[in-house]
Amino acid sequence: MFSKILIANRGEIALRIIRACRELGVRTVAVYSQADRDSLHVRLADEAICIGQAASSSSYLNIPAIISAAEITDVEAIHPGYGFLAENPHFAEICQSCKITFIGPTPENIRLMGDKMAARTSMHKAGLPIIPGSASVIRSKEEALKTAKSIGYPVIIKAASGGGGKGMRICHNDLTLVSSLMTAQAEAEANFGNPDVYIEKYIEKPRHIEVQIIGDSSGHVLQLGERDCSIQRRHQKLLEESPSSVVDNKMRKRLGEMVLKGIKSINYVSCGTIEFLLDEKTNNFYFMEMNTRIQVEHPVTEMVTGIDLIKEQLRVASGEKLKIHQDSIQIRGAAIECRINAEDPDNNFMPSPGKIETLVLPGGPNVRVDTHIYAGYEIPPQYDSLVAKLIVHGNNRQEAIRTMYRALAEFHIAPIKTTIPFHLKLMQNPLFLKGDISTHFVQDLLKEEAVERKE
Ligand code: MV4
Repeated sequence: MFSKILIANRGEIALRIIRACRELGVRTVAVYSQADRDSLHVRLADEAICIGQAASSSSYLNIPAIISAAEITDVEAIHPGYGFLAENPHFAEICQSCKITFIGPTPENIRLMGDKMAARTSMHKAGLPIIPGSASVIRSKEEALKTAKSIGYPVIIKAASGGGGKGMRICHNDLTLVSSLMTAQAEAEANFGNPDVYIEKYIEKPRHIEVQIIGDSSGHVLQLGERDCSIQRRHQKLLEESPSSVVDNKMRKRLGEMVLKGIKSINYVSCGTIEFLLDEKTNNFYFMEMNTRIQVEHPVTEMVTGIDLIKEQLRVASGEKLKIHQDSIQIRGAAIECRINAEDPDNNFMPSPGKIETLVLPGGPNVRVDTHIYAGYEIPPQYDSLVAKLIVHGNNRQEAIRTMYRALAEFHIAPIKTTIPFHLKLMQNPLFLKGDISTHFVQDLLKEEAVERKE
């Protein structure tokens, strides 16, 4: 195991990594921006170094400053957390060349999965089902029309370097396809510096199901079941749960076998997530993307499997073999995570930064709170609005929902606005209670509420 690592991140995930390190006897170096002087990760780490001004581009994305901090403090490894530099193949390469272990997959794996078209092709070769669509990048309107003709409308145009929903266009006929192709290419070039796009059959109201995996450098791989992340708004997840109410044991086994084949085929090391779309009309699963990082929602999987994913990630990065066997992994009960964001759900989820005057955290059995906030803390406006993750466990989904409702009701953050009231409503929503959800659930719900307000 490492004796000392640097954490190139902030907020709750920096704390999460520090906690895992403490339990493993690994010393930690925090880096922070000028806006994060009073942050808990700075106080909880063994050492802390200021790496730049408030803007992410000057601090948490500032590769020279982070590498300098790592050299000065003589760390053996860097944990990137999620966001910022976590999926930057160039950063992983620089770490390598400086003889610092990047706690994550290889630059090659990050680069492969960052190219959504290449990811689609490689996972298809490994035997995973992919959404019907173009076999390669679309270069002309003739190619686009031919693809649409063979798969049928509606279709969706996606950027090869995209992801997270940016630069997608849904088309219902030849006319809109031709006009959308040009704008999609221009948008892809402007946003990602790569004009390449590809086409897929558009799946209406799918469910977003993702499978957690981890691999070590000896080729051992594990799958830790799925998470249902269909409750999201504008591609920002708001709630995640495991297991999914639409995945049975047989389907879980099939999904698991598929993802293991997929990640073995690319010699994947570290934690990762394979995202699928589930078409509930046909009950077909399709590979969508792979995320080559630890994700925000990893605690949901930790709660149902009892496995500490950050500790395992540190172990495999230091060259240790996984000691867990696939047969011993069981999905126990149900877990739910609600993302508590400093946003006003009654005002279009507008960011609500500012000083926290009152803070009362929930507790009691089966409740976990991952957060970096405290009474008196000022939420800086420069970063994402996640202020806490409330995670609960129950013997089944219904019990988990009851516990979540109880914990949300105990949770008080003032005077800033948060997503707590939204989640309280969600815990009482008949469709959510039935598990009758899709990626359009939140949008539909907010539309209904807006209509009710007008009446
Ligand atoms: C799709 C789709 C329907 N059909 N692809 C959105 C994020 C990006 N990674 C892929 N996304 C989608 N791709 C086909 N062929 C619907 C979505 C989608 C979505 C996916 C997962 C979670 C939320 C979503 C919300 C809207 C659209």
